Amino acid sequence: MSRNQKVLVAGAGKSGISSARLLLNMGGEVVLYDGNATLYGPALLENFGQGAAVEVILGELRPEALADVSLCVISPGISLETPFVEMICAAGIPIWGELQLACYVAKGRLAAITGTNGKTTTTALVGEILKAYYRDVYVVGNIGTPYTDVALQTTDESFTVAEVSSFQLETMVDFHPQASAILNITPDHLNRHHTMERYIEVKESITANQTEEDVCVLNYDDEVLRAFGENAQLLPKTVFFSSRQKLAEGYYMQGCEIMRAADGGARPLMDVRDMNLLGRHNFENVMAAIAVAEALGVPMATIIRVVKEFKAVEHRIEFVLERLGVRYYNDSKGTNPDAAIQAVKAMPGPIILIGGGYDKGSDYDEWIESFGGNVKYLVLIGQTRDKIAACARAHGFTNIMYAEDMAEAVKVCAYYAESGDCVLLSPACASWGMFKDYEERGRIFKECVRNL
Ligand code: UMA
Repeated sequence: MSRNQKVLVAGAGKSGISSARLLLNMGGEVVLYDGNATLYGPALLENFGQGAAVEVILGELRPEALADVSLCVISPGISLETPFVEMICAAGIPIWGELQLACYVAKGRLAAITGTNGKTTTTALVGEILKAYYRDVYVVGNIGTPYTDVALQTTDESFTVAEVSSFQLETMVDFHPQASAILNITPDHLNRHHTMERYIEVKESITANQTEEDVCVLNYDDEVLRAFGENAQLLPKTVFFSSRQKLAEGYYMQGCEIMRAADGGARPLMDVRDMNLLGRHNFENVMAAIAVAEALGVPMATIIRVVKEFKAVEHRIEFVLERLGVRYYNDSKGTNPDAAIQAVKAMPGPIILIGGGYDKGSDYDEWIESFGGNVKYLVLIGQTRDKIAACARAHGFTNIMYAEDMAEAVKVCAYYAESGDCVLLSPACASWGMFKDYEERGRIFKECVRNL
């Protein structure tokens, strides 16, 4: 990339603003485009220094705007099927994702974690482990801090842990993590990727540029990932983990112990009752995090010490408070049925469940089936209320109530909950439509709970 290069940055959210800043720091010029015509251009410009080489275009992008543009950096939330993207491709302009732009300038070693669920917890945990051993560690990506925010600060000695979504993987070119992990693949974002085959292909592409020197950590219990790891054509060294079966090599659970199997033997690493995270899915996240951290050279004693101290990340089966014997949990990050099933399974008592939100085209059958007599009432909010209610009734679950907003949903839950119950926000849907993002939804839930 040369100085004065003109780059179209598509999307003026977190990713776009951060990409534009990095491009300006690299001496480039930016055309910042957002399809939302109601955004306020001068406010967007305040993100950059006075007189910064940024032109803002809102609403429609016309072909004239592409004159002299040599690269487009696209935000993850923008589908590659959006009409203006076709225009960019037709003009022969290459398209990079924000992570790809960061990789272009970033230095040091990189761990990348993807999967339908658990990637935020695993990324945060790997970040904490690395920070306990190395001096210069960055935790970036889908977790909330764009990689482009820190890319210029990285050095040959630094370590970066990136949470990578399927949206971000679609626009990678030479993304090359030394350690990658795919935690699980269950249906999600099918409105964007259309088929499960395509979604799997995108997730697996995290290994596309890895070599024999690198490591890929995979879930042995996920049939697709097991087959992927056993395929002789996969270049990086595969490290499997399993919460359901004994492995000859890798990490597995024996009762409550996490075991490390290697060279024909196996040794216990830790008892899962000594850590703060709840549920089998979290034991899997922990095994994946241990494997990634070990691949990056952290001694096992340091790894285990940090795992034992680590607390749940915000919005992921996060304990809020206990009131009148009722425990309240915020799982706003439960944005798809599989994540929501894990939260239901992790609850220590009968559940009053808040669900519903933006429709990503998911099926709710397995989620409803997972209630298994443990969910007493289902309080529904958002666009998917009717779809979920119909699905629940079809499965014989009829204790359903509607609420107009989060405050009402929390009040209804508090009214019906008895001592010993858990009130759980785990919506199985995205937050869009009612909230800016899942973080806002979780924060509002916690506020409503504290105000009871
Ligand atoms: N926009 C358009 N045209 C479109 C769609 C969106 O112009 O067709 C514009 C919107 O008007 C908005 C901007 O794009 O102004 C938003 O861009 P974005 O949706 O990419 O959001 P960012 O604020 O840049 O946040 C992104 C990730 N968002 C998505 O992938 C949807 C954040 O992940 C991530 O934390 C952040 O970059 C920093 O890397 C959030 C997420 O929901 C948490 N991720 C999904 C998930 O976890 O399921 C994948």
